[in-house]
This record gives sequence, structure tokens and C-alpha cells, in this order.
Amino acid sequence: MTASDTSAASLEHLREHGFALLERMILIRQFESRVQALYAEQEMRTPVHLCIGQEAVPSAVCSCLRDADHIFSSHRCHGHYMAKGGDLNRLAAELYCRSEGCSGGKGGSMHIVDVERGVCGTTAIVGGSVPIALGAGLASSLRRDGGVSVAFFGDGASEEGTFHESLNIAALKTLPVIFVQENNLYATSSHVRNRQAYDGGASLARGYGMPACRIDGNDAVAVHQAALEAVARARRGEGPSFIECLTYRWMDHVGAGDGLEKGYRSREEWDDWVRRCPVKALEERIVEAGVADSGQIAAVYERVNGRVDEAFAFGKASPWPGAMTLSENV
Ligand SMILES: Cc1ncc(C[n+]2csc(CCOP(=O)(O)OP(=O)(O)O)c2C)c(N)n1
Ligand SMILES: [Mg+2]
Repeated sequence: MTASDTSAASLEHLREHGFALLERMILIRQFESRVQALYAEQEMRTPVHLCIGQEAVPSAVCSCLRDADHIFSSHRCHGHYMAKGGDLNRLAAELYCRSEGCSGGKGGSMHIVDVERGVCGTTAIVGGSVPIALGAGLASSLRRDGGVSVAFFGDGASEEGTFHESLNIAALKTLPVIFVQENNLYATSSHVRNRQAYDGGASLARGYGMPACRIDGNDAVAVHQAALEAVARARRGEGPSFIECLTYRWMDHVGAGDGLEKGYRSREEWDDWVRRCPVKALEERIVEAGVADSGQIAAVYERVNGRVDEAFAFGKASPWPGAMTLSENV
């Protein structure tokens, strides 16, 4: 599988899917930016791992899926939940640890779920999404229900043992699983070149016998093309695929700051990636291609900001879980 495409095909793809992709990306950007802005109030006490800068990957992958398809994610999971159509109000309520949160206020930011929309769980255990997605893929395969299972995970996950076991079994059993690695170059404050002698997860996946590509994870169209191909392959019963997306988180590993003062990454590197903003890049391409004009894009921001206002108002107004429910659902 290759993600490179002729520019004519890419332009056609942009015309067909670009605006819908942009809407999802703007939702994630605006929601995450709101979390960032409100975090200083100290009312959200859950640790947050924001995905600002990485919006293209969840948007593009999830827009290739059906409600019945299952996704699994990590600590950096808000974008995956939103892109798959998870309930926005209940996400905001969960960040305030309130009873109407998607996990009843007991999960917080890293444990979010909306089973009806196929968001089947997120886990803070690095690499944890990978074997769980494998299990869901095995279930779909046994039931022959045509479902596809997606694991989202970071560059750190390919350093975990279960990652390797899962890729092996997925390929061996021809399971409908798509492995999506968001390679944002860092695990907490450690650069990938100080942790891995191999060149990215895709290079490992090929060794396990599945098609794999490494693509620009800030190019929503490229990610969408790669994901469509992987989903089609899985639905045809031809087995797993691996998509490694090169991207970058603008925020620090955890919390609402950029972490630049910690010195584990340079201002130059950060500036360079911020210039490559996936949202702005797609907006520019959409306008250039005549798919939509700036007024139509501004209308999306307005609509999305209204939804985000509503979600946070809902979250803040939601009651705390009652003391008597302390041991329920845990
Ligand atoms: C098994 C395990 N080891 C270590 C940790 C501590 N930890 C939490 S997030 C993280 C870094 C993860 O990096 P990556 O997988 O690249 O995801 P990113 O944060 O970049 O999205 C680590 C080491 C953990 N949660 N689980
Ligand atoms: Mg990482």
C-alpha cells in the first residue's frame, strides 16, 4: 500500500471529501482549544492530553468508518471520540468528572466511551488499545459481521510487547484490524530517535506481513486515501493494514501549556510544525480548489463554537456522581 498519489487524484479526493474532513477537524481543534482555555479554572481536574496539531488523523480515519465499526484509543483520545461521532456534551461532562459524563464521571479524560458510536474504550496504558482492537477484530471475523476495528496509538506503543504480538496475530489470522500510529516524535519528553533503532512502526509492520505505509499525518487528504484503502481491504476479508502518520502535538505531553520551557524540544522545531498546521493547510487547499470560500469556512467555525459552548455548559451544569455510586461500574 502506498499513500502517495498523483496530484490530480488528490485534487479529486479533496473536492469530494475535503469539506467534510475540515468540519471534523475544526470540531476537534475548537473543542481542544476550549479545554486548554478552561483548564486554568481548575474545575477540570482530570489530566488532559490534548491533540491540537494532530486533528487530521482521527478525522480522516474515522470518516471512513461506520457507526458499527469499533475504535480504541489511548490517553490522547478526545479527537478519536469526536471524529467517530461520540456525544460532545457527555465528553465535556466527563472532563468535569460529572455524572452525565460518558463514563459516569469516573473515567476522566483518558477513559472515554460511546459504544453506540463505536467508541469502545480508551486506555492510559501505552499500547493498550492495540491488543483490544485485535480482539474486536477477531470477534468481527468470527461473527462475519463485516465490521472493522481500528487501534489508534502513538509512537511509544511500538515499544510495548503486546504491540508485536497483536500485529503477528492480526496478520496470521487475516483479521479486519487497522493499526493507526500517530507518530508525533515524542513519548512524554523523549524523542523517538533516542528510543527506537528502527525507522517507525510501518517498518516493523511490514515484517509482520501486512501492508504498511508512512504518510504525512498532517495531510488529511493523504490520511483519508490511505484509510479508505485499508478499510476496503479489511472489509474484503483481506486482513490488517498499518498506517503510520507523521504528526506533532502542539501542547506539552499533558496539560494546557506547550511545555517549551522544559527544553525537550526546540522553539524552532515547534514553530516549524505549527506552520504546518493541518487545519489551516486543509482550509487553504479547499479555498484554492474552489470547494468552499472563506465565508463558508467561517460559518463552520461559528456553528462548531456554538456546539462547543453548549457542551461545556452542559458539562459544568451536570451533577457530581452521588457518593452512594462510588463502587458502581468500576
Ligand atoms: C505501559 C505504560 N508505560 C508507561 C506509561 C507512562 N506514559 C504515559 S503516556 C506515555 C508516552 C506515550 O507516548 P506515545 O505512545 O508516543 O503517545 P503520545 O503521548 O505521544 O500521544 C508514557 C510513557 C504508561 N501509561 N503505560
Ligand atoms: Mg508520541
